[in-house]
Amino acid sequence: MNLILALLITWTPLITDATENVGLDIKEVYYNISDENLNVKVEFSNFFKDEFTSCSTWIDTDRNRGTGVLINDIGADYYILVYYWMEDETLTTHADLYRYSEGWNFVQSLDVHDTQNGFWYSIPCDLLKSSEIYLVFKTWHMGEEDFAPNSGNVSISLPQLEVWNIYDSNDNGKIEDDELIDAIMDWLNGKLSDLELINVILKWLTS
Ligand SMILES: [Ca+2]
Ligand SMILES: [Ca+2]
Ligand SMILES: [Ca+2]
Repeated sequence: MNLILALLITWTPLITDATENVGLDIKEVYYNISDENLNVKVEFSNFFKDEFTSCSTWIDTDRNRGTGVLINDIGADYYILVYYWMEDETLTTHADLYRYSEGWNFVQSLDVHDTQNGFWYSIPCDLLKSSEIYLVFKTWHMGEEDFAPNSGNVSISLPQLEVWNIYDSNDNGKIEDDELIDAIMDWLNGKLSDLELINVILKWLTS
């Protein structure tokens, strides 16, 4: 099933990284957006799995290097850690999403699949609450690292979100009274148009 799914996905190249003499060497990164998910595939030139290896994706969702954690030239507000863990004598692949807010906080685990040369994972776009994200990838193996890109970042445009998503600060898919008040304050301060405020109010009425 997962193999068929992977074959059906049309991958768009995102990064071609240099061959570097490091523990786990990133070669190519691809992405795809389908069914409201962002799918990301990472290929290595020397792929192997062990419990001392991980690959992280650092994501700047507000495109502001002053928020989150500085890596290359971005301020990462989220990161996704892909790692391998021994369960019942089998090495299994995991992907966990973290969000930065006075430290890194676990959000949820993501679907992740092994491929011949690496892995790919899926993240629901609406979790990121952004129309464009900046990304940096980094591997770690026994103290050796590979960055991709080696400097700077790459960007991906995400499908446009309905405005209310931005005010759903507790991520429960609803707009509560305090979240509506935040939207009204932004509207009073000219940060939100009448139509955008109506979008939030309509969601509040049905929440
Ligand atoms: Ca590399
Ligand atoms: Ca940021
Ligand atoms: Ca590199």
